[in-house]
Amino acid sequence: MTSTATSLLYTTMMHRGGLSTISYRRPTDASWPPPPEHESSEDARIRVELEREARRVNDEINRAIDRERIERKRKKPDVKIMLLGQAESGKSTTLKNFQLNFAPNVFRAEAEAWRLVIHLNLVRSVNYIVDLLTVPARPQPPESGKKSTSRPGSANGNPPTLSTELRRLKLSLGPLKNIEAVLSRRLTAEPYATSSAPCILADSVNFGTPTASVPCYPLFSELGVRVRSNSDWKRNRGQQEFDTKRQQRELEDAHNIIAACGSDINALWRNRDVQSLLKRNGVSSQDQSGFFLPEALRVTAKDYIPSNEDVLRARLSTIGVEEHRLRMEHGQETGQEWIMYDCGGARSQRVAWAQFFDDINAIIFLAPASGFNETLSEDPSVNRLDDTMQLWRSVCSNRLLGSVEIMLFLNKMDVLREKLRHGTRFSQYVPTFNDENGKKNDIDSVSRYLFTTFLTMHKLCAPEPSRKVYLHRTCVIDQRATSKVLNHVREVLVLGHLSESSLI
Ligand SMILES: Nc1nc2c(ncn2[C@@H]2O[C@H](COP(=O)(O)OP(=O)(O)OP(=O)(O)O)[C@@H](O)[C@H]2O)c(=O)[nH]1
Ligand SMILES: [Mg+2]
Repeated sequence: MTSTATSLLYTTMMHRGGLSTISYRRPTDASWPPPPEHESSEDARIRVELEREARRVNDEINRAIDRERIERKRKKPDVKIMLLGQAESGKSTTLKNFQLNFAPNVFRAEAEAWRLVIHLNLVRSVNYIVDLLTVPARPQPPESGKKSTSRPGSANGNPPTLSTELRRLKLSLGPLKNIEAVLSRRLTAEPYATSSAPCILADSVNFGTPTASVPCYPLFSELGVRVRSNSDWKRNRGQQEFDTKRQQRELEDAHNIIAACGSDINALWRNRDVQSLLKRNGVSSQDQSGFFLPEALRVTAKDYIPSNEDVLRARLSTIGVEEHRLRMEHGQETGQEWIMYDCGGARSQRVAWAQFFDDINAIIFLAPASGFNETLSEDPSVNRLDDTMQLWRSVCSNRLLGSVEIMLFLNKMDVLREKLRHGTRFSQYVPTFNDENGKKNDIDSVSRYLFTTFLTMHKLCAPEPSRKVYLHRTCVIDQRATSKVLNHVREVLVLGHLSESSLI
């Protein structure tokens, strides 16, 4: 292309969002631009040649722009979903379900990597119990009308007196302290601080208006593995050739020691004194994250490969915002890429969320229904349900999120069911819920109440109150039930996406 032709054609050139948009004056027909008066036949020949060249360049540019647009469209992820909710609400577990459902091959390929996390979950539980057997308890705050007691072991603040068997187990499981550090370092590649003996003083908590002081269900959050979770650690597992020989040996030794400790871990968990000690600390297996003690023999076996359910139950808290690309492996959307943002939900992590808000199609908000009588690990003065409601309010009222699809997962329904079944009164913590003297202290009434509360808040503070909110009761460690929910999510998002791109 000649420089004359170039200057003739281009008037402006701008770049918008990385895509070049070029405007120019078209030499469309013989009348424009009009040929100069008294043009010699030689000048006319040059002009026509220049115009022909300009048209050729113009067509070439148009074709390049079209190619780029098609390419960008092909590469562009079809759906971007953000998972929001407080820490331990089930965001990462929901992400695992997405992988399991829509990219099962990738999920299975990563299952082995989760063995390390599961072993770390298990070892931390063991070390927690060993600590309970060792450290004198801090006194528990007095409940209303009750005498103050000590936890965990003895009422006098001294270490509990141990049976011979427990002394033996404590000794034989001692090396697991070091194993915890090895596994944790292996996952995070960060300096590691060992867990200290937990003693959470759960004061009475309220949701909404303050009520009379009630005993709070104690948290056992120290069992959670507080390590950085990012896609790298999974890749690392499959790339052990990059480890030094020493690191590989260290990890092999750790697995051998865990395998050798299997039957003692099982004996510790089944020990009657330990069971009552845990009970006194409000620890029950069904509501604890990453709790693998009851399966100690199975998960410590040398040839253990985590099942899907194990992976869903493994606990690894998220730090920051992780981007996961999910390539659909089956169905109509095969080959399409979905982007999922999995966020750390602890209070200190939430500032990072907003920068992703203007570029997403949907939010899945995880609200753990079981949190009504629990407090935040990061701030034991805050009730978990109260915190979830505040968070929901700020998500609903955010203008940047005004046009995104919102799905609300009322999660941990299994834990809620168990709590209610064991007689915990929801109304004791949520005074605005009328349980008609305990007659309505059931899962249907409570979840209906919660849905109504969430929807009312959305109506009150959403920029577009008529926006539809999709509601689901979930237990995201239940793979089959969650699969149905996710298929519904997929339908909504794919149809929503199609209508947005005006294909339907
Ligand atoms: N019983 C039960 N456990 C669940 C459920 N959903 C999640 N969990 C468990 O709760 C723990 C925490 O879940 P995560 O998905 O890691 O929570 P998160 O929201 O990603 O937490 P952060 O990363 O800290 O923000 C995991 O061990 C899960 O297996 C549920 O519906 N029922
Ligand atoms: Mg997470």
